[in-house]
Amino acid sequence: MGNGENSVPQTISSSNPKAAAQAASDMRNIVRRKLTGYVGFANLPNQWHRKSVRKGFNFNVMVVGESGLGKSTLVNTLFNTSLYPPKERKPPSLDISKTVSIQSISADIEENGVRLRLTVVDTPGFGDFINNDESWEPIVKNIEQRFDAYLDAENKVNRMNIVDNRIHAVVYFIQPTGHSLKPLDVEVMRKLHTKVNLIPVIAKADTLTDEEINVFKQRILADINHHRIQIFEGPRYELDDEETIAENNEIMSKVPFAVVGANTEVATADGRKVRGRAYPWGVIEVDNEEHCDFVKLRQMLIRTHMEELKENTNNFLYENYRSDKLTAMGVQQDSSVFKEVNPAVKQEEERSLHEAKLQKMELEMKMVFQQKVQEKESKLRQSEEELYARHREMKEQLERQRQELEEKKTRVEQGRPLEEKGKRKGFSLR
Ligand SMILES: Nc1nc2c(ncn2[C@@H]2O[C@H](COP(=O)(O)OP(=O)(O)OP(=O)(O)O)[C@@H](O)[C@H]2O)c(=O)[nH]1
Ligand SMILES: [Mg+2]
Repeated sequence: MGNGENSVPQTISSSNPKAAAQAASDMRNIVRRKLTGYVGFANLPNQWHRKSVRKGFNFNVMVVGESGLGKSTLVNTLFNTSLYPPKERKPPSLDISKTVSIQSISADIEENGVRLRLTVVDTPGFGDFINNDESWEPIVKNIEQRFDAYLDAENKVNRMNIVDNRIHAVVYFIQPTGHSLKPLDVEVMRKLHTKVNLIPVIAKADTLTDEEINVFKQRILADINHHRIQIFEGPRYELDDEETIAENNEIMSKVPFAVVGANTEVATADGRKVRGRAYPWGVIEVDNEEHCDFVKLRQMLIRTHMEELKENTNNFLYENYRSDKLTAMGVQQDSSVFKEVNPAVKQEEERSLHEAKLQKMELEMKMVFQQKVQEKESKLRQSEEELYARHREMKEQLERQRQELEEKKTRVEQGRPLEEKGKRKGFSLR
């Protein structure tokens, strides 16, 4: 692309986000990026106002971690500050204040006519109290309450309009110490890993060098392994095409993502305006994959692994929660209950049941019909026989009458009296 010196806003269109991102960082004066086949939060302002969007689906992410690690900043970076209503928009230089309660921010993304409601739940950081024993309690409670609400909705008669407010992924912020996981992190992650898909990230990655980040990543993974913490691992089946598999592997290889959040635009040495953090030695660009893993994290959440995260939440995490809860309530579990959870399987079951019922009904109707036909046939046969008999009888009667008449005729011709009754042989009136 050789139009770098052009100063009017430019648009990049590409189905390859990596190439596009690369091109974007190469070009000057980029105001707007338009990437086809790619949902990015950068596109949100246009989509935000689109009114006639079909009823879509939800995707809910939660950010968790110690206080001051940049959770709120990253949420803002994800959503792009221009998304906030103007009156709520903060002056660019003002830092976000400490989060004190669980709050969520949502945005509607639309692609190919399908609407996605993305919600990010921001939580107050913990770790700055003297007693941290139960500082994560409200977070776990919040996650469980969302499961409970879903369970309630599932048990209602009308299951069509269930809104899925369950947390599909937790982005867990780890302090960029460069050493290892803190006991508090291990404790909190172990509280969470059975309930949510954990995605660990290294916070404020701009404070570490590339080398430090690589070493720290390995240490974190080793710690996670050692403490048997289950983090989200990505698809286990490999039915996708090679390109997709390679892309997914590339993204998963960056875990724990080294992220940098920034709400302000800074000028780079070569005169570009980018979202990033300025240092005396240079600028760390948030949207540059060479500088940090923010783009990879965003891609994973809203593009490459969203379905997997949702499925894992529904089929394993929520399912475990549900069966534990029911067992605790003394409800006997049977395998069919689990089967019922999958709507496709349930539908298939209902369909085959319905079909069997229909078949039985059809058979019954056939039998009744045959019986009726038989009855009718025998009746018809009977009345036919009756008719024949009657016909024969009448014919015989007619024949008799004819014979009688014949006889009378011969008598008349022979001059004999018609009535034979009064005739007395041997007497004569003369
Ligand atoms: N160097 C650096 N500073 C950051 C980064 N992200 C946020 N900060 C700064 O860190 C401070 C705390 O950021 P917040 O976003 O409020 O942190 P938080 O995790 O939401 O904190 P709590 O709400 O208290 O849990 C702010 O001064 C931010 O400007 C980052 O990626 N790098
Ligand atoms: Mg905060």
